[in-house]
Amino acid sequence: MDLWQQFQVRASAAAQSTGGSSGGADGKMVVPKEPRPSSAPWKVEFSGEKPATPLLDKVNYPVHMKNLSTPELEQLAAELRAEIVHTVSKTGGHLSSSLGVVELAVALHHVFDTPEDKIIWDVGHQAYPHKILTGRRSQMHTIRQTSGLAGFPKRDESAHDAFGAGHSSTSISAGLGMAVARDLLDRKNHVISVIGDGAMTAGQAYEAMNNSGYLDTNMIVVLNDNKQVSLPTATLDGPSKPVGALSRALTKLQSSTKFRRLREAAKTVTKQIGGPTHEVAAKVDEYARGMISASGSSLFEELGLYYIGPVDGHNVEDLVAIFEKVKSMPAPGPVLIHIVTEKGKGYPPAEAAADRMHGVVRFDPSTGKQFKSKSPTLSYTQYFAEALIREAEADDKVVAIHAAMGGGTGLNYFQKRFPEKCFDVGIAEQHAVTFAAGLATEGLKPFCAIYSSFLQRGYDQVVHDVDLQKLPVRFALDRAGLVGADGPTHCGAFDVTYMACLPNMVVMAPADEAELMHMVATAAAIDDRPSCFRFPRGNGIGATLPPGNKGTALEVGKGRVLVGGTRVALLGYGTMVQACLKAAEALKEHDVYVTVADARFCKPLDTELVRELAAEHEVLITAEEGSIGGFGSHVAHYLSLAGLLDGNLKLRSMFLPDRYIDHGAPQDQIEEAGLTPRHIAATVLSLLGRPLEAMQLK
Ligand SMILES: Cc1ncc(C[n+]2csc(CCOP(=O)(O)OP(=O)(O)O)c2C)c(N)n1
Repeated sequence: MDLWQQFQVRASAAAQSTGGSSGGADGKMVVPKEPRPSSAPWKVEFSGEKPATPLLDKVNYPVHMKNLSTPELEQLAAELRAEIVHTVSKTGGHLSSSLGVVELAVALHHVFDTPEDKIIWDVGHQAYPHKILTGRRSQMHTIRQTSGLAGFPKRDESAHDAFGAGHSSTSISAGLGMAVARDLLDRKNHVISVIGDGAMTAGQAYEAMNNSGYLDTNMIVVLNDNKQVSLPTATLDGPSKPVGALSRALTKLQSSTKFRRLREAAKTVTKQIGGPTHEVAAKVDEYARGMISASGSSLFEELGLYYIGPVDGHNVEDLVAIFEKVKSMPAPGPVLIHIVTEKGKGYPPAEAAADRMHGVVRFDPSTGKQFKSKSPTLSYTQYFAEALIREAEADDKVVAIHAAMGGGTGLNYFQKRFPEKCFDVGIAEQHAVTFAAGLATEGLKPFCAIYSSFLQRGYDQVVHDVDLQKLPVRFALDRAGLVGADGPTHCGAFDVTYMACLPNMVVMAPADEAELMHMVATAAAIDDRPSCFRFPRGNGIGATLPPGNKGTALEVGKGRVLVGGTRVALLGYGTMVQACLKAAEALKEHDVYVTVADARFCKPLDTELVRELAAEHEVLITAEEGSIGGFGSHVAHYLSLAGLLDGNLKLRSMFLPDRYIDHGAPQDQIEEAGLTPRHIAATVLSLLGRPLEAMQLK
């Protein structure tokens, strides 16, 4: 009995319905013997017990899977899939993208030899199978947690992680760099970039392919096409149609009858030739570019890549055959292997879910039901979306743009209400910004909703296309500050710094969700220059919302005093105002009564307020959840230029430390950053000459 036949796994009714499995009384199932299907029919369901993984238990590193037969590799893939569902059900994390590339990861690690060969996973949210196969299985239960494994590939974490990621569409550029370095250094390794059809919508991917075609460097690009360009939460009604001409071209390619006919013809020809050598060649020929008429393939060919595909990305045998063939070619130049996969493959709840269970919290593996915590308030994202809908109801010039992040930015709500006025541009932040600039030139009121960290990618467009031309584009910067489990790639640390140095930009941050609604209204009203507002990941504090959830425009450049006190003033920016208020409460127990002010604007800065706070207090502390060079710097510059630091004022700025903070629990991160209310109160006490009390604060 070979391993394939021995393999037992708790299989679901879905697996039974495929007709290949026989059920056992104990709920275990013996997987079919003959005929073995061409792609594994695994639909694994869990009772929550650890799945049986006899083969995976023997594979700690890729070297242990080199001699496995095709059925064994298929079994390994099935066990890997079961293992991922089991682990992620306990940790939460990115689920369905990893399930979609299980066979791919197995085939790649069977054929190629990391870490000498380089596999670069684009975005990196699909790298769980890769992590498990490269020595990290025993730590998977710590993924995305404080001091645990990162959710994305990370060079520090493993030699098998050739390139760090988190933001999309970098893999071909990085891979090309590695391939060119290999040639210059006279090395012999292979380089494989794995990129999704979503990540392939970004300009950088084309810049890289164009360059790779020109340099004619040997490298492999695996295009993982699962027809999910935007996150599946793009609309409230489930996945949106893939945006862009590229996905149309890929679909056309897959359904081309001419292509299919040619493929059939090729099979006949190669069968006639016969012989074992021709079997492998046939696999490749079957998919080779010569058989594909003008459609998606020609795009890649025009850029100078040798196109192979579309290949069933869940068929280990085909994947292995193709990788081996390409590996053995002495000088193939850049090769693009187009594979077709299904996001969430093999886990029925993910396959059935509207969002494909892209990113999940802990869940019940038998049903896929997530244990979402209940909160009395909504997320800041939802308050933003709600306020924007109200603005658009009042002003038909309001339009909204996002870059493949309908769910993440809350614009799926806006899209439902105003389908004609919501634009998902794909993962194309640069284009999103200049597109918004174009809309603004014609008198529309564009709101560009992009995460703080993702807007980094569109920065020249913010400067050159928006700010320099003083165009009234409104930037809604979600995920500002620390973001918890996603870690430093997604941390919105830099936006205040990079936005507030621009001459024309109005830069604001709300202290709570009601303020956020007012800032949406303020941005809508500012029509002669660009503006932005930042808000954090997480839920509102329960502030009283404006009537009808419609904000009122604030006076630009004016802050407010929330609590009056003596000797010490805390000037908070954004949601750090809440930490300042909590610190003020705690300080009362020490008979210290501080002033708390909410700056609201970093630019234009409320210099009158800053001057007053400086004049009337011995100590002035600014607090923000942003990097060095942000709000605190603007206050310090103003005070020094105005000569207000020439006297006795003690000024201190509290901001994120000048280093990247690893993924982890939000509370751990803010502790590490030194930005809790306790840290603020301790800073106050030590500046007042009471260091012992400062140290004893709890
Ligand atoms: C620059 C950038 N913008 C947005 C995102 C958010 N994001 C993460 S995964 C994803 C979709 C990626 O699609 P694809 O590459 O096809 O992979 P799939 O999720 O379908 O497996 C998006 C938009 C990101 N990681 N980086």
